[in-house]
Amino acid sequence: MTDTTQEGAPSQALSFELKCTDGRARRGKVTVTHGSFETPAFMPVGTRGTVKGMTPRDLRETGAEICLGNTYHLNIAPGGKIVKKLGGLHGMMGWDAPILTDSGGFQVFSLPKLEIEEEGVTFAFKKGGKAIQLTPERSMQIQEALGADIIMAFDHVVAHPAPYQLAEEAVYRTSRWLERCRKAHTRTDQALFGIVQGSTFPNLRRLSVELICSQDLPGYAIGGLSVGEGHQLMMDTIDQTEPFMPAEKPRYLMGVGYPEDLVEAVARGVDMFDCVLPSRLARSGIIFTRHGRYRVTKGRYKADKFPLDTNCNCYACRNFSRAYINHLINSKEILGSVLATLHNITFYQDLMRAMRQAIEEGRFESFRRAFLDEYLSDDR
Ligand code: PRF
Ligand code: ZN
Repeated sequence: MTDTTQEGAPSQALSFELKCTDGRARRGKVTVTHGSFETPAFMPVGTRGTVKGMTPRDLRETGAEICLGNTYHLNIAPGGKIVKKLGGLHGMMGWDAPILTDSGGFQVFSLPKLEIEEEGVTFAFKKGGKAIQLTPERSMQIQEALGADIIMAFDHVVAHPAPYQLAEEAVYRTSRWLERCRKAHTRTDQALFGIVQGSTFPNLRRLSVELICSQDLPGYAIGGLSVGEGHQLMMDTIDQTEPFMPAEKPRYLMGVGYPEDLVEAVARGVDMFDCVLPSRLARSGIIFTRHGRYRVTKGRYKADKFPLDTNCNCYACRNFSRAYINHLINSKEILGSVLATLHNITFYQDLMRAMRQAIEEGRFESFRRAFLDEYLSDDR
């Protein structure tokens, strides 16, 4: 363990304390307007201002210290104006801890769109008879109305595999759009993060890091991954990106991922993650445990009296059987989704806590090997 206690570049909206490192793995703490969170951190996704099925009280109980909302969806409903009137996302949701909003950049990749131009992106979906357009300026305006502690630059994400020329164009465009985001961003109580793109081309990742990280911001994200390139190529790309990012600022790997992705990315110096997986998969009955994933809706769990995970202390595991949750989800009872989500997010938060502790104690490498060994072994 190497002690590297230091404060990041001064920023009114965010400070990052890098407490220690173990190999490339980092243990830190991020402080923003609505409080702080320990890193490495996992942020559950509340796309429309709610992590589906979770009250904020439930969410806190899983160990989550920060959650995520989405500009594109919240702009459609209820809209930035109404959210602002309700006291911003914090007031509306009744979540008084840190929040991060994504810019809508990922929806450029994932949703039907009419046009991508230098000005911005026009989506196929219409609101009040008008096609929705997002530009860097509009994304900043909406994110300022939503009022999250950390807001994301509006970026151009390309699919995988991407032709080199398109990926290169997206790198330069993402950099120009970041300059426009910085100019449009006025609230000093919100921290704006830049996003590195470049698909899986090592030289484009280097170029993007240079273009993005030379713009002085309180934190930076690695975008454009987990879009179908597979685990190993994602890790190789992180290896070609992370070493060139500033050490004194938080690094956020967007939209990742499976537990094995989190462990391997933490080993490569990533501090923050978000992903819909634990909540989305929970709703179809997929349960995460130390020994891997399983489907609790299968017939073999119909009369199983054990909890979802015998190593877990969440509310669902303390009080209910696999048999009951099998019945609930198979009968489409909403409590089934609620309990499975509570468990899966708790599993992710427990994993993050275990990684933080392993880094502090200088045994991350052995933790990583033991975790992956147990998690990826095929004993279910
Ligand atoms: N950009 C933005 N949001 C994102 C991504 C990105 O590249 C990803 C990539 N997996 C998830 N969410 N703005
Ligand atoms: Zn549990």
